[in-house]
Amino acid sequence: MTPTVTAPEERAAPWAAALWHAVMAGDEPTAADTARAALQDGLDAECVLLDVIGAVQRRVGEEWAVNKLTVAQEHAATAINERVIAALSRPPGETPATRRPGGTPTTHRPGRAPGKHRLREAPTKQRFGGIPAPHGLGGTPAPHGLGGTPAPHPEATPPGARTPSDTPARPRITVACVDGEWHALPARLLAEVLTLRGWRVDFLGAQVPTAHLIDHLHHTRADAVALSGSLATRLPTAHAAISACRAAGVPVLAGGAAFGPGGRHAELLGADLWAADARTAAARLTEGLPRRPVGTPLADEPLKHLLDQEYTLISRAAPQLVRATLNGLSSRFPALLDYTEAQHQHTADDVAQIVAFLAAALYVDDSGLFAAFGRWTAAVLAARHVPVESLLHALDVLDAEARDFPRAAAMIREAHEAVRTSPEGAGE
Ligand code: B12
Repeated sequence: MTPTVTAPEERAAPWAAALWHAVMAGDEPTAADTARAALQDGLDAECVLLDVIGAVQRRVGEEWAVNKLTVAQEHAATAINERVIAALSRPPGETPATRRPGGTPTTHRPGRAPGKHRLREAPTKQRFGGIPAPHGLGGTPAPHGLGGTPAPHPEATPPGARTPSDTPARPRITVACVDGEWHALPARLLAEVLTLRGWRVDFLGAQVPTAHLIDHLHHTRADAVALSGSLATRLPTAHAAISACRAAGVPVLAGGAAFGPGGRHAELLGADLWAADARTAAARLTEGLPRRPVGTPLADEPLKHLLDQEYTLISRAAPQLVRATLNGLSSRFPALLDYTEAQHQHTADDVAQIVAFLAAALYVDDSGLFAAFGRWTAAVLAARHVPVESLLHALDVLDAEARDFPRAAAMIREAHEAVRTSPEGAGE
């Protein structure tokens, strides 16, 4: 009989459901215990990170979008999951409650399983692929035992264990979010996975100013940088960061939802590599990275469309465009006049987002980006009982305002059509 092979996502699903309940109940200890129990049950550490915690985060986004979760619940869920990841990285049984200043952990929480495994102590049956080649110059043997189990994190090193100073050099990577990008958790998951795969990781978190990122790369002599972006509005900033990293001679791996389906914007903006998720990212890094001498000029400028100045002018005029759209909207959509102060603020925020996404679409010359944003906004508005008609009016006003910008006007019309024919816009 052939043994049944179960996909990691399938094995993870019940754990993700359990974590979801704990997170929704705001029960952080149970959330952490659930993740530890999943490890004890034999789920590998990457699976817990990506298919349990990551899956819960994605569900948070889906339920927020359909208005089943408030912003506060979404924040609370993310905060719990961040702490669950941190708890998994600590030595077994050590919790903030048991950690004494300057001392070793004492007892476990009564009635709670101490948890055999933590992320940085993957179960021995877990086998990761080869260690990444630092510069893509062929395979370096795995520096640590346990079939790819990483070296303990410096803070988590138990007495007597090998310390970073007596371990062979590991390739070093900086994981950072593009400036202005608040979505740090996807990058954190990537950082944890790369640590598990044997990389020495510097995780810089959310919105890292490019100048400081470059400074850090020089300081740490990083072998590579992983740049994360979740919102397409950060693409122009991502481009500046990618260019600066490459100019500093550090190869760039780009990822996150901002880079579009199939990572189509990553290549355009000069990233050396792109990956859809953390597992693929680790695998791509293992295949190797290009190495160029510092100051190697970038390839042909692929952003010739920027010569029409539409991106520059629209993004510079964004505040005026937002005001003009709001004014025009109040005459086309009289319901706006009865809005409360808070509703007005939401509308102003939404219009500002529309203009920001239009600018991003112009930057990468992708009308599909703006159309997809239009459909997403229609769904979010409809779930909150805001008539999608208001979005169509806003796009009409914006279209009139953008009459001197043919590329922008064409994108606005395409988005209008995408919204009008979307399930939420049908019949408008
Ligand atoms: C939590 C959250 C937040 C938190 C972030 C806190 C934090 N510490 O991360 C806060 C509250 C700050 C936030 C703010 C906003 N958010 Co938000 N947020 C989310 C949410 C629910 C979860 C994010 C997450 O953790 N995802 C889990 C991981 C697993 O996601 P992932 O992308 O699949 O990650 C994998 C890959 O992308 C890849 N990857 C990621 N980075 C990298 C990097 C490299 C180099 C590589 C190779 C791979 C890689 O590997 C990861 C692991 O496999 C998402 C929903 C979602 N689906 O992600 C919305 C979501 C991303 N947010 C959204 C929005 C709109 C916003 C706001 C604009 C809301 C607002 N009006 O203010 C702001 C923008 C803030 C900003 N300027 O960045 C939208 C974006 C929609 C769109 N059209 O683009 C989403 C999709 C919600 C939704 N359902 O609509 N948000």
